[in-house]
Amino acid sequence: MATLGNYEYYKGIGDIKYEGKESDNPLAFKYYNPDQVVAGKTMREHFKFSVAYWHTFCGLGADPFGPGTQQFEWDKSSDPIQAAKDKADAAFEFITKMGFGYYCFHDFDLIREASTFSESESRLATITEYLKEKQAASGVKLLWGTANCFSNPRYMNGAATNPDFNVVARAGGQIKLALDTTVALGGENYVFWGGREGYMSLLNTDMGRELDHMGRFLTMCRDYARAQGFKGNFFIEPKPMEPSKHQYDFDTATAIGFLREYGLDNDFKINIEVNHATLAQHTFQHEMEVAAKAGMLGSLDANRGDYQNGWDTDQFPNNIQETTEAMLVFLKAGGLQGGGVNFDAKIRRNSTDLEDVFLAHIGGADTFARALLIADKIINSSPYETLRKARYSSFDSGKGLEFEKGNLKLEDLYNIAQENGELPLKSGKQELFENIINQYI
Ligand code: XLS
Ligand code: NI
Ligand code: NI
Repeated sequence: MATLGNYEYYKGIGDIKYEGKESDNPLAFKYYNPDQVVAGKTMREHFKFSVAYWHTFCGLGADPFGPGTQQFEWDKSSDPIQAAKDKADAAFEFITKMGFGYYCFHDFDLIREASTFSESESRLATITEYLKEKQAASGVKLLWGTANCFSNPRYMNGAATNPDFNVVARAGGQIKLALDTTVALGGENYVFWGGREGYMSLLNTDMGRELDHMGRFLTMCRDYARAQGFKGNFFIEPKPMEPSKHQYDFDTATAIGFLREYGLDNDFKINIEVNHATLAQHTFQHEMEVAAKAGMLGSLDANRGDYQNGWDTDQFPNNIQETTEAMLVFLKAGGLQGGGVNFDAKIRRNSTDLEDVFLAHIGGADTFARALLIADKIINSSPYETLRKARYSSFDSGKGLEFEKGNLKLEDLYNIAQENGELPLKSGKQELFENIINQYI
């Protein structure tokens, strides 16, 4: 297989273009028009769509009942360097044909991990040089890098929170290399998803000590990356469970509390994944709103869960209602801080045509684009914002305003309550709000 990048892996599929919603071409965008300006920015700038290396170029579709079904033409060579270069060629061909500007990876998505740490280091250095060339030739950039500190059996009891210091040190060594790789490739951000940072049973776990270790570990990672000149954001990606039963980064509120406790809140923001939100019994928009309030709405891992089961199915986004509500939060927050919309999503095990992964990304991008257009209209041309603000108008003047300014005491509230007597009920108008959203969809 060629390493010059001339070999075509996705044969017969050309560049994906915007054709508008009247188009019947399945291999065209219906809503995602990269250069269209919405709320002062192009769609390309709003979203910074990114392809996840692990799902799209590594994941073969295995499930607990059977092996993978994907027939990837790359990743076949027994020479790990050659296989990694072939995979990079396929990846850049796909990202370029999609017209997306970004990708994301785990260290050992890029190249197979070796049997020794030093050989892994040298493999990563080799593929980094190759990726630099691919990025320069295509203009595709790295949205974020991360380290896979959850697959290798050595991390079965955790990485930064492992009870064995030598495993913690090994994770540190691995993350140093992943940070070096990210910095070398001009990565705009760096993600920590604590796959095994949590526990299965409290009986064998010293939770306080493990959390202190995680705080110290992340501080070391930040200090090292800053010393290498890394200017981007660090992101925590919350997930409540799976693979651990209890994961320390349960949800956005928990992660923010953790970051503040360990003094990391200036450098870290949150990467919110739709399916992780729903696993935490939250909506996607709830998680976004919590992050936005803290000024930490960093990045999004776009996918969706399945309402009938309780695991991370990582399906491509297609829920327009959910995404519209999310885009309302997105626009009101002024967008993302440093991040983008990374499709952390995989096609189904029985989706085995070459074009399926294109259809999946087209659908995901169109869902976000359509939701953005709707949310923008709701904010600017519907009574939605006025109605929402009106619910709080009693805080805009008089005693309500004094309360917000901190000028009242509990005794003042007592006196106001005495004067007012019983109050008339005020409707929350939820059905009206829901109808407005539907009207604009
Ligand atoms: C898994 C996570 C993972 C992170 C990166 O559930 O979503 O893919 O995004 O480690
Ligand atoms: Ni993710
Ligand atoms: Ni996930």
